Amino acid sequence: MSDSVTRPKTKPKVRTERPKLHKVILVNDDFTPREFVVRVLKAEFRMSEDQAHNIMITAHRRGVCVVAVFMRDVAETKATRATDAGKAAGYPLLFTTEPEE
Ligand code: TYC
Repeated sequence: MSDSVTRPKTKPKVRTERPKLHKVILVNDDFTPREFVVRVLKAEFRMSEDQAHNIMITAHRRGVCVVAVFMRDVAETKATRATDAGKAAGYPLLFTTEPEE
């Protein structure tokens, strides 16, 4: 009987690329009170009052603002939780996510 060795057909590749980070983006609207946006940013993204105010006012003036970057699942969870906090209070506050280039 001949000894046979089963080898993988392809050489295992070492993955050197890092998984992409994903941006959480705050979208402006005409209804959510500024203080409420600041409160959600502080609670969900652990920001100071100043940091949260700067992000809120940038979204208010420009339409959108990048809040922070995370691994994809963390970004999606935070965006959903923050959007749901607005929904629960009756506001159309929206956070989206987008992969970084
Ligand atoms: N534009 C809102 C207002 O004037 C405030 C606001 C800012 C809402 C940023 C959403 O992402 C937002 N009350």
